[in-house]
Amino acid sequence: MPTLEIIGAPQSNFVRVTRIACHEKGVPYTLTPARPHTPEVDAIHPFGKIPVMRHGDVSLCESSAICAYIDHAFDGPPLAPRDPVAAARTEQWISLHNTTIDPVLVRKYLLAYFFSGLPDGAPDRALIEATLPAMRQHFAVLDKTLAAHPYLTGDAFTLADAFLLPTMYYMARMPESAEMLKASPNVAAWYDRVSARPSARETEPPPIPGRG
Ligand SMILES: N[C@@H](CCC(=O)N[C@@H](CS)C(=O)NCC(=O)O)C(=O)O
Repeated sequence: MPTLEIIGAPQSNFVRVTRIACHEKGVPYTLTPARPHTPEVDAIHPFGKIPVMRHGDVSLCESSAICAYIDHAFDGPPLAPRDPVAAARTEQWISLHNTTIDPVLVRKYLLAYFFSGLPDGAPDRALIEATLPAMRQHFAVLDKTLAAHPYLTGDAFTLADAFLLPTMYYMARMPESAEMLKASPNVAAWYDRVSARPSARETEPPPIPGRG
């Protein structure tokens, strides 16, 4: 069987999710670093986003589809529960992360620090400040959810946690979000728990280029 290839920049939270899935499942893979909108990415993703994946004749884009493939095409521990309700709860949290949490915490807040588009590359303070109220709401929702059980959907680590982990990695490193994390004891305990997993340690991203 050919080796699974993940294509994308290791700093990307969505690329990291697919690598975490491989580590958790015990699937060997190679990582081919590539930025969005480069030929190797455009060949698979119709909108040029990372990650994309190749495995023999199979090529896929979109992190949740790639993770589902990794979970179902290989032997190893399930990354999402097979019980229909628990499986749907996992999907629900992946969707909440991808459609609501990531757009605020990563696309707005984090990128306002690193890719502000301002002439001197300075953080976009106006956008950062404007994003803080929504971020506080997100931390409150997560803290309430994680007060009830140690992982997002219950007592076990699932793909839902794998999606949130790389996002929270960056939140732990930026000033306002680190304060919010510290003030959210259940999220902080969850973050310590998931960060200690070998899959998290083995996929820790390098610094964002030029932002050391
Ligand atoms: N829905 C996609 C989102 C992937 C995504 O937004 N990747 C970012 C890097 S973290 C990207 O490629 N951005 C370039 C762009 O949006 O044009 C997935 O889950 O894979």
